[in-house]
Amino acid sequence: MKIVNVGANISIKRDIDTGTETQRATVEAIISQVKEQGDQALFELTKQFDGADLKSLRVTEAELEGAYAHIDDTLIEALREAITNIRDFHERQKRQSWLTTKEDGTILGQKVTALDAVGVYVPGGKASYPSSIMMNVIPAQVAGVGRIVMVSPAGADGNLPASVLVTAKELGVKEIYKVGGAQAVAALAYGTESIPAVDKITGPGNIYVALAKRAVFGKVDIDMIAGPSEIVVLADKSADPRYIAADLLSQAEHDEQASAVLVTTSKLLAENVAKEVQEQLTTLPKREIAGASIRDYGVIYIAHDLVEAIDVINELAPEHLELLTEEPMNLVGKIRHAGAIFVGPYSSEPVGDYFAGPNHVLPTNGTARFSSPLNVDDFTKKSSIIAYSKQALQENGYIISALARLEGLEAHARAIDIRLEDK
Ligand code: HSO
Ligand code: ZN
Repeated sequence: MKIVNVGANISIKRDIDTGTETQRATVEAIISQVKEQGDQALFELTKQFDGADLKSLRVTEAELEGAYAHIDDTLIEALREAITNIRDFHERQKRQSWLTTKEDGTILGQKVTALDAVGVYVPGGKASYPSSIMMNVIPAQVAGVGRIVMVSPAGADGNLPASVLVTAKELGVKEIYKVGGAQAVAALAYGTESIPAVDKITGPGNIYVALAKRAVFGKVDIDMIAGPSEIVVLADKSADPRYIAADLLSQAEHDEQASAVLVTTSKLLAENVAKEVQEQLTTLPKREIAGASIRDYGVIYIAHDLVEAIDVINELAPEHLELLTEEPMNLVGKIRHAGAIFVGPYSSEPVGDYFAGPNHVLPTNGTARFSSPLNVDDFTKKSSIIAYSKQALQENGYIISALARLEGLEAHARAIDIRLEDK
């Protein structure tokens, strides 16, 4: 790993991937085809892109139950425990509707309503992570979303992976369709004969899925468009270089473009971590990917002191931040921008990826400056409530019509005046 002093001109920010012109044109064409031909387009595109010749898109109850034969009981137990923790955490995010009454009898309030229908995209192949299914579905369930749909591309044999089916079943998701790519996003946004449209689409996917999500935004809501994963570790000389190296590699193995950064006040630690990373890499099954990520997006910054180190962290606004210092809790208040903050030597990032409870869908590429982890609010919306009393209108009506006339909106003013005349 490169070791540089803070201030070195190294950027780990990636340009947002807006795809090539051909990719964008392909996505546009697929969306039009699905809008025009509905299910027929889904069957054709599934044959073309996934090699699966399907008769029906919907996963049956028998398929869901059959998947259990392929998954170890201990794994099912593990899924259940993770689901419990994630559900408990998200329960705490639930927001109440509220009303407030003023002395003049006016009632004002905010009504929180869950979205009616949400679609969760689950990527195909190796990236169909059960953990990501839980992280998308659970906040929607806790919010009270009425209809939660999952879509995922089938393999050439026409099946979804057993791990995906079992996770869905454990979560209680019943409406699952074997369709992926831009065509799945188009179906969720516009609806087809067999897939009624939803109001919001969440979940990760490849560039075609990301482009399709951008294209349908406005017709439906979408979650963030996630970039490659990032981890930043802030450590002083008290930290164990083996732990740091292992944690850096845990995110580097996600993607050649993932970034793994150490910010430290100790030059000795920096050198030891660099050595450890190389050593641990040699035995990793995904050493090609992790190695490329470390080579291209791995950096160790040396800071004079913790104050300078924290400035770097806030500048990077990382998706994941680990604090491995002598008094890590004392630093939490100083961190302004980070998707998730992992405190102390036993809060290795995978603890949060899988099990602790907080969501692992986090803002990437510096967007932690202005956005939050996926959460229950993302699956609700609010309506304002205004119940004015006669007294309140009599007392304040003249102000309202004055403001309306200031804007040259006479009809607005008269809507108030007509009531003021009715003493
Ligand atoms: N670290 C990834 C999530 C993940 N890790 C899924 C393992 N599986 C982004 O937060
Ligand atoms: Zn991860």
